[in-house]
Order: sequence, then C-alpha cells, then structure tokens
Amino acid sequence: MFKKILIANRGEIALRVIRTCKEMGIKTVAVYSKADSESLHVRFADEAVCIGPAPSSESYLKMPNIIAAAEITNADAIHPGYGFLAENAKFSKLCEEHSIKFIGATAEMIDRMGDKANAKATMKAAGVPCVPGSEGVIESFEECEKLAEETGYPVMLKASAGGGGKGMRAVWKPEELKNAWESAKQESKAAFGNDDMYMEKLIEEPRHIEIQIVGDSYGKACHLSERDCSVQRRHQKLTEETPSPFMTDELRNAMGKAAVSAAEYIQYEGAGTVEFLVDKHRNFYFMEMNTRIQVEHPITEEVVDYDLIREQILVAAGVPISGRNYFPQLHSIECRINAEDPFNNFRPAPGKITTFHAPGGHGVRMDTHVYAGYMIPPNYDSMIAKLIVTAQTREEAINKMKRALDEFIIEGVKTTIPFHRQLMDHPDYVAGNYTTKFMEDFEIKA
Ligand code: MV4
Repeated sequence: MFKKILIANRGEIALRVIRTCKEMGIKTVAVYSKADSESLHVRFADEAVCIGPAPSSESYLKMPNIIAAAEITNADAIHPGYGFLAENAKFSKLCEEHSIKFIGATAEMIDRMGDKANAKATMKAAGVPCVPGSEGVIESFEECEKLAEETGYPVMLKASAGGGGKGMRAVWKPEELKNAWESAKQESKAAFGNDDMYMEKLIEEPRHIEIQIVGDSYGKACHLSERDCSVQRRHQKLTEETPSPFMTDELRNAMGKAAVSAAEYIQYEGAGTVEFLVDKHRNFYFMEMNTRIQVEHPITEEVVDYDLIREQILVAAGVPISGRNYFPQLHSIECRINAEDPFNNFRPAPGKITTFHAPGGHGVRMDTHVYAGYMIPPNYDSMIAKLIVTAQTREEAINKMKRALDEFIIEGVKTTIPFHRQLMDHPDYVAGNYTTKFMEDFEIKA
C-alpha cells in the first residue's frame, strides 16, 4: 500500500481525498497556490508545499512543480482529484516516468477516451449502443451533406476533440448545414487546435444519465448504478440525484451491463464514468467516458455505502475488486453551492464569507473547504460546497434538502442556495419530469 499520497488539487476534493487517506493510515501532502494558503486542505494535510502564484497555469497546472513537490516529500502516489490535471495524458505519463503512481487513468486510456470520435468507435466495438451517424471523422463538407441526408435531419455535428458542448451544432434543415459546419469547425480549431468533426442523429430533449464504474488491474470491472445529471446550465451541472426518477430495473441492468462491457473491453483501471444520453423511449446511447473521479461521486457513495476514493486507492495499489455490482438502497441528491448570483445570470461572486452556518442532522453531508472568514479567490471555479442529502425515498430526500437549504446560512457572498430552494419546489422537478432542456425554461422568482 502507498505510504504517502500527494493531492494535486485544491478545494473540497483535496479535503475529500485527505479524509480517506487518513482513515486508511496513509500520509498526505497538500500542494497549494499563494491564493490558497488559508485553505483547509493545507491545514489538514500532514505536509504542504506551495507550488506557485494564484493563476492555475502557474500552480495547479504546472506539472514540473507538482512532480518536484512529490519528489521532495517522498510521495509514492499522486491523486489528481477532478479538473486540473486529472485527465491530462502528459501528466499521467510524467508520473509514470518518475515512478510515482498516478491514481487515475493511463496516458493511453486518457488519449483514447479524449478523442470523442475514437472513443465512440471503441465503444461501438465493445457492443455499447451509440447514436447512429458518421463512422468516425467526416473528411469534407460534401461527405457531411451526404451523411446528413442518410442520417436524417435533425443532426448534431460534434467536435472530436470536444466536450462540454464546445464545437457542437444542432442542424435542423439542409440549408443550415454549411454555416453549422463552418462555425463548429472554427470554434473547435480555436478551442482545441483541432477541427475534426463527426455527426450523429440529434436526440431531442435527452436525459443525461451516467453509470459509475470501477475497474481493477486484472481486467475486471463492476458498476455502481446511475446518477441523473440532467439539471444543467450551459453544460454546468447544478444538481444530481440517484437513483434517476426515470430509471427502471430493466434499464439500469442494461445500462450497467453496457458500462461494464465498455470498461472491461478497454481493460479500464480505476474509477470512471460512462455517460449516456437517454431518450423519451428509454433508448440509451454512449456519449462520453470520464476517466476521473467526478464532482457528484458522493451521491453514489451514499446510496450504495461505498467509499469511491478508497476504492481508487486500493485498485491503484493492485487490490482486486469484489466483482459484484452495486444497486441503490436509498435516495440521494446533491446541490452544488456556487458563489454565483442566481438572480443575475449566475454571475460569479467571489469575496469574503462573513457568516457560515452549515446544515447538519441525519442524512445530511457537506463536502466543503470553506468556513466563516474564508476569502473565495477569483482565480478558480465558483463551487464552494456540495450539500448532499440521503433518505429512504425521493420525496423524503427532497424534503430533507429543503430543510437543509433553509438552515444553510452564508453571508458576505451571493450563492446558488436560493436557486436550489426554488428548484426543490418546482412541480416538474418534484415530479421527476426533467431533461437537459429543463434550465432553458426555468425562471427564478425574485
Ligand atoms: C447530444 C445531444 C443530442 N443528440 N448528442 C452535450 C455535451 C456533449 N458532450 C454532448 N452533448 C449533447 N450531445 C446527440 N446526438 C445533446 C447534448 C446536450 C447535452 C447533453 C448532456 C447534458 C446536457 C446537454 C445540454 C445540451 C446538449
């Protein structure tokens, strides 16, 4: 087993990893930027190393600094959390070259899943359902036109290097295709330095439902059921829940089986997520695979009683998984509390937290790195806390979330708490009747 793990991240996820390391008797090293010297991950780690100034590009993304911090502290593994270097193939490789175990995917796996057209071809070969469309990258606009006719409008043009909706265009009519093709290619080139495009049939008002998987170093994988992440705004998730209100036992078994096949086909090692689009007829299609621990992992932990960070560490150390799958025994909901003004287009609102009172009680979990007096730096993403509630049923979980949001006091900065409180009363949300389109129609009341 590892003796010392360096956490190449900040905020709540750094703290989350430190907590599990402590429970496992593993020493921890925090790295931090000059803007984060007062952060809790620095306080709670056994050692802490400053790796640079506030901008991520000069600290949390600066690979040589992080490797140097691991070497001077004698860390034998690095946990990257999510974001930053978590899905950076170069960094995974660099760790390997320095004989430091990267607790995440290999460079080869990250590259394979990062190229979306390639990932899709791999999944198709593994027998995972994929949206009908082009076989790989489209070579010319002439081919694009021909493919759109064959596929049938509406179609979706997607950037192979994409993700998060960049370089993606829905096309409803043949006369709109040229513009979409040109502008999607341009956007993709600017964002990723690559303008390879592929095409799919457009799935109208899909749900975003993902399956958590874990694979070990012996080629065995299991799933831990789904998370419904359909409540999103500009490709940012706002709240997630498990089980999905749209799920059936039959659909869960089919999606779980597809996700496990996918993981075993590529010999996936570690925790990962297979994302699917689910249409109104409960057809499901592979969308993307994430080769990292995700922000919303706690809701899965709560309903199947399983520490995903512990499992990441165990499989990285070569321990085999049990091999069984896990099914939700409870209902869990997460609200992402961001320092943003929900009454002003979710505009980021960094600043100093003057008052902080966290909710508590049975079934309430708070994953956060902030406290009263904490200064939220403007340099990083605006998530300051994850409020996770768990109960026997969805109705009880919603009631518990309302209660927890009502006793959550944050003063000094604007937060998304009022948004979540209204969401929990929204008739369509309460009915479980929501898709990825939900936020387009949502209007916050003053
Ligand atoms: C789609 C789709 C409809 N049809 N693909 C959005 C991000 C990305 N990586 C894929 N996305 C989508 N792909 C087909 N064939 C609709 C979306 C989509 C979406 C998916 C999940 C969550 C939120 C979304 C918001 C808008 C569009």
